[in-house]
Amino acid sequence: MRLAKYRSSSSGRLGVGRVDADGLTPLELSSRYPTLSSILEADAPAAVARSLVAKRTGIALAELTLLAPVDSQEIWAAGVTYKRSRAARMEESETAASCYDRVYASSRPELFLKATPHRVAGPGSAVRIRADSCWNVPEPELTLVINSRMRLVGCTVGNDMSSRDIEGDNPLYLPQAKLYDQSAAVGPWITLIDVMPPREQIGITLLVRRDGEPIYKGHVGMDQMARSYKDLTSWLGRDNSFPHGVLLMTGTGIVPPRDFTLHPGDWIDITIDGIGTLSNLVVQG
Ligand code: DO4
Ligand code: MG
Repeated sequence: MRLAKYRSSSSGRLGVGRVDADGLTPLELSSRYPTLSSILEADAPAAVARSLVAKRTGIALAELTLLAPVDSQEIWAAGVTYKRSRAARMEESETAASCYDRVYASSRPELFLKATPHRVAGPGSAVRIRADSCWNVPEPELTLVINSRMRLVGCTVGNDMSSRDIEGDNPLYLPQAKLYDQSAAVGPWITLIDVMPPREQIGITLLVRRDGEPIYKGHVGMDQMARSYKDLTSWLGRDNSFPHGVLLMTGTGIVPPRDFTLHPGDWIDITIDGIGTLSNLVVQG
């Protein structure tokens, strides 16, 4: 089952719905289940969502605006979980090369706070390049949706926008390279974990379009990721609580060549098997 947050184009009303081939079927939220994240807290989110399905036909996705499928959750991210990412960071920063090499192989992963809800873009809206940065890339990442009991309940598509010049200048600048207004995008919905394909069968594709033309395309299989979902989730939950649940981006295995940078006006499409495509416009300043 796929669960989305949306705004109705006719009434402006916000809601939660189930997405399938017929479009989006609104859920009748209740005092017990008033939000998407409250459904994700249930022991059986799919059964709860089924019990809330309104007796209405699906609304075509073109007739509504999908929103980022987050309520109050923080967004965290893992880094250097693929060899391609390790190589890119080592090239980018000679002084920090050994840090990236060691973190790829060590038992403790790199984990960082990526965004709070107001910094997250939803499907079709804009992600940002910092005004003080000149080398920027999207990072297409499978994103785990975890409830407050650290149970993995679903997956969504994530974009960990990154300023490579700032990150490469000094590793202590990483929070500024990674976390700023509109620095992350997630969506278009959450696929509940019981219907996600096995990790080894999931492919991630990144397409960047400029003036309507494809200018970069990359693909990676999640079988290339060095860590398991369980490993990342259990490290994130060590002495760290998430009363509203948390989203965890699992790292990028696609890094465009060094001469590539995003421009304002570009469109980024990230497609992940079992979920769908997240598209965002790039803005700067
Ligand atoms: O340490 C740099 C961040 C790495 C990252 O975001 C990734 O590998 O996806
Ligand atoms: Mg990343």
